[in-house]
Amino acid sequence: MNTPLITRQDHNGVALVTIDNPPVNALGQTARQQLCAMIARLDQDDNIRAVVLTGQGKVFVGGADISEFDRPPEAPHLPDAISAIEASRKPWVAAINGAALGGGAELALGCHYRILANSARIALPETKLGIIPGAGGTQRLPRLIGNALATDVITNGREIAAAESLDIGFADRAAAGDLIEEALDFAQQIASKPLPVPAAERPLADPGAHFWNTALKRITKAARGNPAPAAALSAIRTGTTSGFAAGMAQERETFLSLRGSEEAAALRYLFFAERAALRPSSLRGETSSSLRHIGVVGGGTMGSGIAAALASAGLHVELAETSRDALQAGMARVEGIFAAQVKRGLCDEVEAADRLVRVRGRVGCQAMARCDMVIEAVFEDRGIKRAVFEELVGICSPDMIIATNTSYLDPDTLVRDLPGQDRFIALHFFSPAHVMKLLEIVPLKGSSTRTLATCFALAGRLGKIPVQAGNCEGFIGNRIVKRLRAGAEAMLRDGLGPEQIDRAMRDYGFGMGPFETQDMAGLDIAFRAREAARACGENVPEMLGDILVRAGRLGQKTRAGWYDYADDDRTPQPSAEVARLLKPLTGVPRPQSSAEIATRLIAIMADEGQKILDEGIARNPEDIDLVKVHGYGFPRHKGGPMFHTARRAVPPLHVDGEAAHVIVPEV
Ligand code: 3H9
Repeated sequence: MNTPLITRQDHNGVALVTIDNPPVNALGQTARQQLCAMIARLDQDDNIRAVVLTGQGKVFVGGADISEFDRPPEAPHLPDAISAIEASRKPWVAAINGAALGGGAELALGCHYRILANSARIALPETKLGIIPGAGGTQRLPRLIGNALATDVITNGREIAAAESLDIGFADRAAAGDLIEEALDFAQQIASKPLPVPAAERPLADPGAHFWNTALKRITKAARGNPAPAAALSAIRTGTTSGFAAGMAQERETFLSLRGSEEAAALRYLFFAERAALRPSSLRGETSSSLRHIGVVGGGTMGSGIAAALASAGLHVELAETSRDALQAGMARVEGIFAAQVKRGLCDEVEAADRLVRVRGRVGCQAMARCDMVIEAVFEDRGIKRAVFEELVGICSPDMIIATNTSYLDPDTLVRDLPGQDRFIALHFFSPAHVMKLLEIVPLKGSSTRTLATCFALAGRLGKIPVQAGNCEGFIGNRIVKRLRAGAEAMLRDGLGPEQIDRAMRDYGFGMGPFETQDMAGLDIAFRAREAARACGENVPEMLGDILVRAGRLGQKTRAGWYDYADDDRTPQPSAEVARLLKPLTGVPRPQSSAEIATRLIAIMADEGQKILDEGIARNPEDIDLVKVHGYGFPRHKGGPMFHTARRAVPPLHVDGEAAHVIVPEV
């Protein structure tokens, strides 16, 4: 006997049906089976005149069970269950108590009425999983809210909040008090009335060819290689021009075919990897310190971004700078971030003002004594950072966590011999820190598990994806970047041009290629790091980028890097000067396709990833992929270099240098 996942309570002729399948009431096979049986029973029950359908806990229904998508679909299928509800002679009222996502929203669309709690939110996020809604979403939603809005909601996976869903005609009413009580009352009222026209039978106007063509262009550009949004649009269009049945048939066929695609497998993989990252098994049962008040030392680009991220998550922040002027500049940066958030509709002015009030600026570090944790984000210079740590240990209580935000310095040496080794840790935020989701968490030699667990909890609170990395040069992300750049330079030595390599990576799905990225960030940063290492006697090989820096080509900031730039235009233009500078060092190119170039560079990234795994710097391949996707623009629908390479069974590179010529299967 299966555990009951669909329960029923009768209230004066109204059945309250509750989906109770923790953690998110997903509609897996057992739940669907029980739901179908329940629909049939209620249809036959003469004592029941109406049905209220809700979800147990905070979620209405989180959608189909995504973990089933790696197996062939098993009956009963969700579209059939929803059609059975829609065809019922008794009114079904969806009482939406929380998130109604994917199949959850489609289930609600099949009901005759929808009542929402304040906390309800509706979305069809399937395209983010590389699929399209597969249980009528592309057909019923447009018939309720119109094609323009439905296209936006479905192809972007955009969420609709409770208030909006009432305004646009998705919901019939909002509960003012107790959702279930009000839904049961409502069901009593409408039980004897004629059923409304179901969503499937409502008329739908065709907005015309111009609408469809413009939408397709916009959607394809934004999707950067994920086929799902355009496929969803096509199903919406068919349903509009050829009718509900034809639309449903196309939707189901497309859903099933995309469900088995490489893109969908990659996006599912990331979905589960992201959730696993927040709750690493090594920290299960470990308690973390409670955090309310966090100090940030340094109000530069990084420090102000971190302060803004903390304040946006409801934390109180002390922002410390060395002088009044520097503090003023830092606070102005924080204020600028909140103003930009208002402009982009991410928060309203009242919320932005609240966030700003939570950030207090101080000259000097004394206020850090009141904090629960301090994050040092001063200039990336060993001496300056060490001096800050020495000051902080004199001010902070011994149990207060002190983190360094560094990208390239060895954090263990920064805190060497300081008292209270268990509370030190490195947090590598990515710029802009209030936007970028990735946080590399680097435990140091003495870090306690409580310190580590607290940083993971902080990341969750900030809405970031935390990845634990061992301490090595560049941690996970920048170490792979270094290898990638060396690999790309090796291709230049083989005679390819920067524009050919960048185009190949853009064709693969990156927003920018490796040379365009360097131009944007500035070639001088890595150059200075190499020069510093050389000054310490390290044998750091000369990079082609060094030649450009010595010729004054630092990137976009000097309007010359790997490319030339016009005065007010960041469009990279191929540079005759770069070709001249590199000519003595480069060979005659052998013809290579974009796919061949990208495949080689991804294989190099995966090879470095494998070394990182073998050395125990990363805990699993998923973490490496999360770093590349969330910190370095690796296209989500490709899953990351480790996923991509494993799926294609690419043989290991076995390279000593960066210039290895390996033949690997094409992308
Ligand atoms: C779909 O519906 C297709 C249909 O159109 C057609 C069908 C024919 N399945 O996120 P959390 C797990 S496609 C399986 O931390 P929260 C998750 O892995 C689906 N498992 O919770 C985690 O497991 P663990 C469209 C799922 O409270 C646990 O639940 N729907 C699913 O922060 C808790 O998850 C979506 O894309 C699932 N559908 O957020 C919605 N969802 O504990 C995806 C979650 O082992 N889900 N899990 O790590 C979400 O957005 C969030 O989970 C939700 C709750 C907002 C619901």
